[in-house]
Amino acid sequence: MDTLVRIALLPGDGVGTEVMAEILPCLDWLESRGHRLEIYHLPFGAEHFLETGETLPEAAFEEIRDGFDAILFGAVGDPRIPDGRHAEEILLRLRQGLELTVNCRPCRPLWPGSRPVIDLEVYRENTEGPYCLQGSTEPDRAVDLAIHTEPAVRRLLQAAFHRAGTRGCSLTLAHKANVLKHGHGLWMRIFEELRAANPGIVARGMHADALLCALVQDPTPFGIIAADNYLGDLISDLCAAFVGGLGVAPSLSWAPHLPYRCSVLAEPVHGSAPDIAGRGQANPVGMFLSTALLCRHLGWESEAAALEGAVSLALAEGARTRDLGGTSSTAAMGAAIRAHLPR
Ligand code: GGG
Repeated sequence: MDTLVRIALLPGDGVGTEVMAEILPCLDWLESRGHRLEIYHLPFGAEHFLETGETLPEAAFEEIRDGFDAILFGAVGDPRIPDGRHAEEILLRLRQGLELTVNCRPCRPLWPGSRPVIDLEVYRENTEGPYCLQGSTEPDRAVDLAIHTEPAVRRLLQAAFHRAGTRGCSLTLAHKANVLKHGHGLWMRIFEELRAANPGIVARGMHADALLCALVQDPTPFGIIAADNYLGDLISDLCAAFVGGLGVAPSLSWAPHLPYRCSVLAEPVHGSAPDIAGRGQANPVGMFLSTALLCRHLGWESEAAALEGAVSLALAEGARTRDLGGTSSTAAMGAAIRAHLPR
């Protein structure tokens, strides 16, 4: 019998709640396959903030940190909270507070015949850089600090080298060390050290602007792309466009050094998409594929492969939400995918 896995569900805002609804039956399916889950629904998001003034209370954060194993997250962002305060205090707090340094965003074709045939994964540092939320706005200037620390950069790059070694693919570090001499200088120093320690891995640094140009021209040679928080955010969204867009892009964030019980968070790359929220138009594929990544992380390989296979089969049959040029609703797309899960 499996060990019990306690999962906190945070659907968040907008389409986050709609795509989360589609994955709930899959949690029952996982249990039907012998995995022991305890699922808790947590209300934190824009609605809860507007009603109560609470974003993610410290006690709730500590309970997640010490009492859960994993988080399934939807999306945050709401036009009624234009400064995005609740999003920072929920999602960035979880990523930073749980030290979820490594964010992996895989990009692969999802249905037969789709082009280009890429097999790349963006390894994005997930807690630092300009997303450390330190800065100031003054009358005539604005400052966003970008902090890069040796432990986080080393953890991200070690995970990226390890993954490139396991997959037998190349590793490219995106940087702007020619301009960002301090922060990206640190990245280059640790990268060169790990490159020397891993002579079997083809690894090179590329200026991020040249890398973006090369990706648009031909993404197929790239295996693993490692980047800081900011560049990784941009590069992974570009790469998602090669395989169907943000609606199908999954991500998994984890803390390889296991500082706390809760050390992994799965979430689709997309945000809350207020423009289509509440209309049943969101694509749940990113959520399904993120759940597959979580299953693989937990050692449930056959369920991970079954979820990914079910997505491919549904797409191959022609199920498509509007972002993919089809007419399926979120619920119909979810049902089409679940219909291909083995009993
Ligand atoms: N699942 C990723 C996520 O929620 N990211 C936050 C974000 O991008 N928020 C801005 C938005 O929803 O437009």
